[in-house]
Amino acid sequence: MKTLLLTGFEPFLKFTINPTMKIVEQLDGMVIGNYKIHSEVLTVDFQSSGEQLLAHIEALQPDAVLSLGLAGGRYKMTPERIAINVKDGEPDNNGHTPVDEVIQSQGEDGYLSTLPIRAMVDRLIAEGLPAEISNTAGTYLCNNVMYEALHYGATQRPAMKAGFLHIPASHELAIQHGRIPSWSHEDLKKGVALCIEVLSANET
Ligand code: PCA
Repeated sequence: MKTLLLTGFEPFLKFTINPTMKIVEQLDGMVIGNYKIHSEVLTVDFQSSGEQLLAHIEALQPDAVLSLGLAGGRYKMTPERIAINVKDGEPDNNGHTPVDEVIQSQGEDGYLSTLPIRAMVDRLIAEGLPAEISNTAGTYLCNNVMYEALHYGATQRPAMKAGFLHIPASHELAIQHGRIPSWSHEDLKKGVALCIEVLSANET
């Protein structure tokens, strides 16, 4: 049995609920395909979320890392293609607002996801869930965490797969927030579970 580190994020900015939190809590301990899932929730903090993720990776020594983030406003499930070595954007939950900073001074400009993102999108669509590959994870915390996992993998644990899946808002969040497209929680959770199934199936 392999180990998957599955991460979500706490709420941030104007998003009072982060659906990734409930998804990772509900999938924690489950077995999907060949993977036993170990879940963690990360803070939305430019200074510490990368360290938190790397501490979980070092403690768990997972075979793969799938990080989830809310992309409020997106209509589809979107596995990310690339993480870039940039921190920039709106304030994090501690009010820190980096401008054009690098994440890792010795790191590459970008790292491509090492998850089977095309197969994930194909499977989601085959199961009736709208999906497409995203070519930018932005420069906020989601990109930051994806970059840190891939940089660590590239430099210290080449066999470890890593990548990021952005998901739309849940209905629960859309009711509180107002004007954003939303999915049922069950569909969001099903989509995440399908991506893990694809990851496992791609290795057997
Ligand atoms: N989404 C944000 C950060 C936390 C989250 O769930 C992002 O897309 O960067």
